[in-house]
Amino acid sequence: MTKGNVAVAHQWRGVIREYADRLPVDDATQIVSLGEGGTPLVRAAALSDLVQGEVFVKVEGMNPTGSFKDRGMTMAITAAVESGAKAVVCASTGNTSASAAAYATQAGLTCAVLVPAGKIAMGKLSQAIAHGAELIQVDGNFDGCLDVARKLAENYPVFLVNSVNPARIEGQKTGAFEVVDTLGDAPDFHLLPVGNAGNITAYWKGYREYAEAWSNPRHGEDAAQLAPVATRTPQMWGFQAAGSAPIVAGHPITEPETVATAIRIGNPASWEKAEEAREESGGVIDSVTDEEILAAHRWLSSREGVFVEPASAAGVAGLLKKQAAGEVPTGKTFVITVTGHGLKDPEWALKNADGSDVAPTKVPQDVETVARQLGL
Ligand code: AN7
Repeated sequence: MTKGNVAVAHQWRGVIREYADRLPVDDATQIVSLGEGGTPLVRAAALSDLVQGEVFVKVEGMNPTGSFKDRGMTMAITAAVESGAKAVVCASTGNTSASAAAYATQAGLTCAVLVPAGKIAMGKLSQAIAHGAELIQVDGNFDGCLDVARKLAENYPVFLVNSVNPARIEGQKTGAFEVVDTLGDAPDFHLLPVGNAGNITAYWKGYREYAEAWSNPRHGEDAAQLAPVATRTPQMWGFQAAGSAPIVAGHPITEPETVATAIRIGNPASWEKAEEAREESGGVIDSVTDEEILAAHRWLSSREGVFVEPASAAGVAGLLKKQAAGEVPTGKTFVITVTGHGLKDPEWALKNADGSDVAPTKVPQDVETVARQLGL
C-alpha cells in the first residue's frame, strides 16, 4: 500500500473483514473483532532438515488472546450480537474461555465460562478473570462442562459459543485460507492437535472450499461463483494425547488424562466431522504420549524459536513420531498448526526432561565471575 509516494504497512483487519466474501456475514453485520488472524507461517528449519522436506508452523499463539480460538470467537460473538443475545456461555479447557471473555467484553455481553476445577493453566484462568467473565469451576472434566453449557443454552437465555456453534467453525476455517494464500497452494500434509475436534473440522472445511469453485449461500443464489484458489487439498493428520485419545480408541474416555490440559477431552463434540476429515483427505488420527508432547514442546522452543503451550506441540510430536516410524515421505510440504502461546502455561519450560526443576545459576555481582560462568 502507498500513501502519496510513501509505502505504508497494511494493517490486518481481522478474519471477518479479510475474508468477508467467504463467511456468513453481510454489509449490515456489526463485526466484533480484536484483529485476530494474519498469524505468521514460520519455516521450521530443523524439522525441515529432519524430514527432508519443507515444514512450516502456523503460529496461532500470535492471536489477540494467544490462541487459534480467536478466529472462531470473532464470528461467534458477532453472531451472538446479531441474534440479540445479552449473555454468552462456553465450556472450556482454558483457551476458549479466555477468548470468549475478551470478545464478549468488547461486545458488552455478559460471559459465563465453565471450566474443570484445577485443570486450567494459570495464564488462561487469569485472562478469563481479567476480562470480567463469570468463572464457574465445575467439579468434573471438560466433557461434563460442555454438557452443562449445552443444557444451559437450551433452557436459559444464553448463547453457546463452543465449537458446536457453526459460526466458530466458519471463523476457524480462515486458518486454512491463510496457509494457502501464503504458500500459493495447499501443503501436502496438514498436522494439528485434536481435542474437541473443532479445529481439524474447520481446517478441512477451509481447504475444501479453497479447492472448489465456491459461492457463499449467505450472499444469495445469484452470487458469482468464486474460482478455486488451491489446486489440491492436504492429507489431514490429527494427534490426540495418548491419555485422552477417544477417536484413536474408538470409544469415549471417561477419565481423560494428559499434561496437555487444553486437549484433556474424552468425548469430542466434532468426533464424526474429524473422522470425515480423516477419511476424505486420506489422512490419519493418531496419538502421542505426554513424553512425546513435551519433547516436541522443547524442540519448538530450543530449535525453531517458537514457544507454545504443551497441547500445541502435539502436531509436531506427531510428525516426529511418524518420521521415526519411517512413515514420512521426503520432498513434501507440511504445515503444522501450533495452536496456543507458551506463556499460557509456562511452567513446562522450567522443568528438565527428567521432570526436575531447572535451577538458574546464581552469582555475586561481579563481571569476572559472570564471564567465567559463561566460559568467556
Ligand atoms: C492450545 O479451550 O477445547 O480440537 O475449551 O486450547 O478444536 O478442540 C481447547 C482446545 C488444541 C484442540 N490446542 O482444538 C478449549 C479447548 C489448544 C487448545 C486444542 C485446544 P480442538
